[in-house]
Amino acid sequence: MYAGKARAYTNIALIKYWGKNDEHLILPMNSSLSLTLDAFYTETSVYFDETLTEDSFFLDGKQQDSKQTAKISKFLDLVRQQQNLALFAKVDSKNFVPTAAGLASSASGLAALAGACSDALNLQLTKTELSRLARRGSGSACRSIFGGFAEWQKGDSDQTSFAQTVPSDNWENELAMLFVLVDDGMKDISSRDGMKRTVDTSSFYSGWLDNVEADLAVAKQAIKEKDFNKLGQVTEANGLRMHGTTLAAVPPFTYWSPDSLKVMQLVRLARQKGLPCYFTMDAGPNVKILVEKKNLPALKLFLSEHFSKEQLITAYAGPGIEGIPV
Ligand code: 2P0
Repeated sequence: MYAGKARAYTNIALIKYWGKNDEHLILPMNSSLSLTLDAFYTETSVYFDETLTEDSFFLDGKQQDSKQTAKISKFLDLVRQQQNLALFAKVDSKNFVPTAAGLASSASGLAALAGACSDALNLQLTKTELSRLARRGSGSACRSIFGGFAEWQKGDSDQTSFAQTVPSDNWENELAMLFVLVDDGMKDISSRDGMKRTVDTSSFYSGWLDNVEADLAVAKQAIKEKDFNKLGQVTEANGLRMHGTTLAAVPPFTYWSPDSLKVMQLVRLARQKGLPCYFTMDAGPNVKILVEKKNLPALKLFLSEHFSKEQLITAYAGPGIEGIPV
């Protein structure tokens, strides 16, 4: 038997990954940049064992159905094929999230699975190789190999598409991300389906591509200069442009709920009151607000007039993937 275990933290993109150039290899249409967070993470163990007759996947102690297990098996197939291995596996994953508010992340999940497989089979991968492997499970997972700011360089092949650390002189430790949970029970369109529909059908998609590399350059410059407003402005603009593409898809869709708009409005109001903070959103209605640590208490106080304590979850910059004993 080969057993391995890893812990990986989720990341939130400031410059978004939105669209695939190659769906099989998961090569993105554009490069992206994220902040790895400490508050949400996944711990995954994998056991390749000759006594098993099929793969199984347990999440938070519960065996998952064949659809969920198929996704995991697809990733295991890749590892088995690369390593010339013919053993089935049991995968045991635990998501650590502060609430059950649908914040489970494929980034932390697939990064942890890649790390666990690498540990189990003693692959001795470099961080770059591990990032490439994680990318095959889920695009955003390649960024969760690294702590702090990470840039996923889109590349043009399996070899050249991976994430790396963005030098920041530890500036991320002065920042925070406040999650505003407004989950309204709307039916989800997964990011995988949403980005595909957008690439295939949205007349706004070319506008997204026209701007994103420039946004990335501004974000990297802002990190270099430790310029919070510059980073916040480009984060907010880039996120809005990503969400704009969905409105012109066929059929159109949006991840926004009325409460998402309410949070956006409050963030703008907070800025008018002299409190620098900027929002971003992913493939769901919850809003994430980038703020300097020193301004976090004021922001929470301001938002607490509109949202409960349970709806406001704070995250700070987190570390890269960690090996842990099985
Ligand atoms: C991001 N998202 O950059 C963007 C912004 C969601 C919106 O990466 O199909 O789960 O597995 O590669 O990585 C979420 O997409 O998609 C995502 P797949 P993934 O964070």
